[in-house]
Amino acid sequence: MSTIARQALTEEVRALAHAIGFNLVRFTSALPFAGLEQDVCQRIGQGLYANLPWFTPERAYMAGDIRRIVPPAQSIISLGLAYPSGNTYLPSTPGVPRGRVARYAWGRDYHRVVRRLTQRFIAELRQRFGHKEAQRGWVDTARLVERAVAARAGLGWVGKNSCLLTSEYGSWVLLAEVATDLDLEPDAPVRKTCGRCARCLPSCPTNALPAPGVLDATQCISALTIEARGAIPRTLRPKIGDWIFGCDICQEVCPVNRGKEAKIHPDLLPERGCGPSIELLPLFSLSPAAFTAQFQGTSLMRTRREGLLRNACVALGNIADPAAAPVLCTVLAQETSALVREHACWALGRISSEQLARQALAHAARSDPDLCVRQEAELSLDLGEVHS
Ligand code: B12
Repeated sequence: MSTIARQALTEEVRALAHAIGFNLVRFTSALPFAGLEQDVCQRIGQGLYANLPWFTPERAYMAGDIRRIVPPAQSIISLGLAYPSGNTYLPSTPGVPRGRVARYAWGRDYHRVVRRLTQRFIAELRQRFGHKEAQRGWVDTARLVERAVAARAGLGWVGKNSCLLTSEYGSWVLLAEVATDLDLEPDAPVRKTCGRCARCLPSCPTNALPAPGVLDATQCISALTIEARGAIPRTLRPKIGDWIFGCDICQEVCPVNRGKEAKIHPDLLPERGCGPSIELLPLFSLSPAAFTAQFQGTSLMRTRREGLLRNACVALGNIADPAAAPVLCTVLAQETSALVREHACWALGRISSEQLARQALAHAARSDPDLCVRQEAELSLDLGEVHS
């Protein structure tokens, strides 16, 4: 193909992706990502992903070369979809404690939103250019390191918080990729860096960013509130603040992220999902069916009811509004999930020294059927965590 024809094809594909709704579209070759597999394996070896059992060296091996997934791939189309960046969180008020949701999860579940767009894009590519077997698309769940793809394609650069930062939308961008056997003109990587700015590193309450570009997932509030299935380590709970699903602190402090305006896909807007702030106390009276009805179609389904209530307990313990104490006492008496009761003990211990709270904790310490709950109740009583 002549250079001019290749450029024309590339621009046609770019225009198509924009027309479908992607905010950013760049291209890179399907050549291997030299050094990436080793880099990811080294991080796994250092225990930085020890809490994510699915994050394996085999995954890193696949990520190192996209042709291990799509052998005929010639090019990778790197796609970005902007999500809301505003600071529209409602603060907790006395009697109405609220938890924060990370911005990418305010609207409908982005996996579905982006997958739908990607599928439409691929359908168009197939219609125009054929090549049925060699157009594959992914968002999030594939064994790719999407930020590495986006960085090589020039969509943005990797910041010290490890996020992919774009000039247009900062890091408030979701990533997706399409591998294709079309021979497209690669874009050049962006030359920008964070320079001397390192605000994100000390901003992380759990020190999950030990060095520039290095994330310790075992400490990251996002992993603790979304991916962790069991108990949240006691030492980390006070640092989680009122985040109940994900965390944006290392992005909020980033100067590149300030004042970014974008045309947001309607399904990612807060009105379409759970929004930025969730009232915590009503969550505890939701039956499993009511929980599903409220959060179906949003990313929050990932934690399931049990995970979200666990996170809500941690947030309540940190907000420390005494109005939560009666609800937590009821949780200790009635909630079927031992994980939720365990975290309710912790929260109650931090909130209230009232007779009622101490009685509920003492009762749980004596007679809860679950050992972890009994131990947590004892700790909450014995370690002087009850404010006196
Ligand atoms: C596992 C995972 C997590 C884990 C671990 C995150 C991490 N930093 O590794 C947890 C649960 C903590 C997490 C949290 C979040 N995640 Co996440 N996550 C992923 C996932 C599934 C894999 C990431 C991965 O492979 N990590 C391994 C490390 C080594 O790679 P990395 O940090 O992503 O990128 C590094 C490499 O690319 C390297 N690099 C870049 N180029 C090159 C080139 C060479 C040669 C080498 C050697 C290295 C190298 O530098 C980067 C910085 O460390 C991706 C989707 C995907 N399939 O890629 C989404 C993804 C990274 N997550 C995303 C989002 C939105 C988030 C959160 C913002 C959600 C939130 N608000 O709570 C936070 C951000 C936390 C943070 N600061 O990273 C987006 C990021 C978009 C963006 N603009 O950066 C992604 C791409 C999902 C998507 N499709 O949009 N996530």
